[in-house]
Amino acid sequence: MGKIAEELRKRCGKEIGLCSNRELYDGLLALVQEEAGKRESREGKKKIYYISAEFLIGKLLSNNLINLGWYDEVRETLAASGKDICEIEEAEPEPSLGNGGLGRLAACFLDSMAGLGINGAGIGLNYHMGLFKQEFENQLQKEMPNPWIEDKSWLIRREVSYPVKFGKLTVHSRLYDIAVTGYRNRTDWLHLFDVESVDESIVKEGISFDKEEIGKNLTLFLYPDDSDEAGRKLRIYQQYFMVSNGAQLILDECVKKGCTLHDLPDYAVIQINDTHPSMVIPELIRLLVERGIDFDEAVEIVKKTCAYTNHTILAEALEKWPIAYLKEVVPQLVPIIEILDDRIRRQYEQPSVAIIDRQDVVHMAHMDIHYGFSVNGVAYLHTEILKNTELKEFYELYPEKFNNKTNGITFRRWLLHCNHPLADFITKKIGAGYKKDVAELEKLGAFDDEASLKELLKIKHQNKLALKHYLMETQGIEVDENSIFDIQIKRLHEYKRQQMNALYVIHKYLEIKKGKVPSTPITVIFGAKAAPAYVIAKDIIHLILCLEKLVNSDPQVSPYLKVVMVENYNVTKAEKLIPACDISEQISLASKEASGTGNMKFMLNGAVTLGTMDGANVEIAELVGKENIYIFGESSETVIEHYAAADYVSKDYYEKNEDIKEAVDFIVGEELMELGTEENLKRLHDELLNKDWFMTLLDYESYAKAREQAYEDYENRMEWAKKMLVNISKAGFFSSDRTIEEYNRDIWKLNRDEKDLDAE
Ligand code: 26Q
Repeated sequence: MGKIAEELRKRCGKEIGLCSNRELYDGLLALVQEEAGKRESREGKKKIYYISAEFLIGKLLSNNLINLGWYDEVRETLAASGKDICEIEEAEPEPSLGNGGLGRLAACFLDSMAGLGINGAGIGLNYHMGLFKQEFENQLQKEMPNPWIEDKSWLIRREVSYPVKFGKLTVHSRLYDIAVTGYRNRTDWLHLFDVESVDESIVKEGISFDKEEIGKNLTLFLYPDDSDEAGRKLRIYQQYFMVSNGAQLILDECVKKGCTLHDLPDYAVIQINDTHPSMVIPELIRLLVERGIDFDEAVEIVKKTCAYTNHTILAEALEKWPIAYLKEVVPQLVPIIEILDDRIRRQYEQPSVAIIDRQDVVHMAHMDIHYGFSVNGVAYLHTEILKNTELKEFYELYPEKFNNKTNGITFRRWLLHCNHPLADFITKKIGAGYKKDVAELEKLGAFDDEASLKELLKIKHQNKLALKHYLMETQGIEVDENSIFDIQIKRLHEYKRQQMNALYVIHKYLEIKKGKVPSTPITVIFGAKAAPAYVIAKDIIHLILCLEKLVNSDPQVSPYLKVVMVENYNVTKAEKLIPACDISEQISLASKEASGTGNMKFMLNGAVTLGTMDGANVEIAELVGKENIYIFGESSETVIEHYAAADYVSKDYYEKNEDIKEAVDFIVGEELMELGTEENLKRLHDELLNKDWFMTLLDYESYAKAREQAYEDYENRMEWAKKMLVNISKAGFFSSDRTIEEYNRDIWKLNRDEKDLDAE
């Protein structure tokens, strides 16, 4: 018996074959934690602190086993005793400590930092309830609490606590750590702050809770908003709690290493993940002054320590807080923010670059740009739009601060873990070197012989079969593994245009009804959560669920078309959906999706993108070439012009195109009205016809055409497999290892600990 097996048996106190999956999970968790602790990073002088309100880490067991190099041994050991590692994984609750892309990016970045031997840590909050659990009832989304912390969890309680002052109230924090195992390398830490007074019993119906006592609710919930929902005071409480703890921890760590505070930038660099942690700037200044540094010098120190990443150009998502709120929640920061603003006003005459505007509202991003040393966007196009449009005035003031860091994903989770058959295929063809050096993936492109392509198709088929079984088990929906799997999974937002996909589904349904059936059946899969207060987003979910009911129960249509709305879409479900996908829907209105990272995960797993020239799709298109991607829709320039001229009228498109008219009106036709709720369907119909802020109808025609083309091309399976192969082989660029190396090269400038435990 191997060493790990022996240890596991000892932990569980009995033979593996006699243990329940739960006992095995608990045993493995303890073993992994012990090993991860032994591999703690050796501290270098300078350290990168990635502060983020969200770390969407997902389940950790398999991920850690892979990174420790234990996965195969554990799987075989378990199998030898009749146990299936996949079933043991089921015992693990998913920590959904993020809303979507931004939170998942933070998790990928930590994985890459640890894997690359970069001395870093994550700083965030230990929400007791992750993003709400989504349930469907009467074709509507219902939100339920989503607790994830159990007696035995990945959290390690530390003897670290800091006082955090909210006006007259002082709360004392508690630090919990989660080990971030580096792939064949050292362990870094994710520091999550909490308060011990949090009271889970104040949760009432659904996700509503008593708002009275801050001590009871401070870290109770992850704020369930994606981009455009108004934040409230609790969010400021949370943000300040996060940054004050983070700043105190950073200063303590640096001082311990010999930092005099005057030389803080030699010891620490703080990456601010969107504006949610922006209060770290005035808080650090405050703490430095408290520790004896002169105010002017404190400002200069902070300017050399903080760097800001922007993740959105949706104006409504840029955080702005009324100064009155800040006066109430964090009065100690207000005089500092006022001085920072005053200095900017003296220096620059344009009122538009001020931090506090004429309505007494604080623009967090402006503070980051003036008082940080780096500003980066998350994809080439996004950064260009920031420089030339959205943050143009700031770019003119500080061209040297602006830089691009195209997002990436960790291949450990998004290939090695979620798609074993494909990972094995790649290893068989080009060796295992690509696991450490993703540039090697390119070599796969040479394997376009018939036998290799057939193998690739077989793997996809196998993954589709696995998803079929999963959907049957979890939702009781039967799909055809021989159909085209066309998938759109991401947060529900009008700019992402799930409604455009739904209009096409209606069009297909009507075509089939009229007797025009597709050569290969089609399965359209959606997965999306809507912010609880985002009315139209919820109406779109309602439409999709009504369509699911209508289409799947129509015997004339369902052999050719199926609709599946996956309930409670999360990281775990993404891991099952992505490997099975043929067509990846990335159909945001050009200029609106900063980057997207799902697009990269699909590409890596051999799906072909159907998308607009938006976010990182632009870079995907560049890499794979136009033969291997389906691009449609107006360009970002045209879209930006439409907004500037305010000349888009959705009704014009509705009236000009019969297909559009038919599909849009179907939303309020008798078939759907019978299945759904009039209020929701009418509101959505009205929205599309009279507003359509994200220009669905503008792009519909070219979308439908591109989608038809993709379906037609799918008929030639060998040609399709070639497209899959090109997509996989060109995906190396989107490894978060590449992204993190760029952050380090251009922004953080840390020396890497080149240790490779493989070599030991
Ligand atoms: C803001 C104010 C009040 C309350 C909540 C918020 C809030 C919460 C979450 C604002 C934004 C978010 C999340 C944004 C996000 O996930 N952005 C995505 O970031 C990805 C990683 O860079 C990109 O790939 C996506 O394009 C971008 O949408």
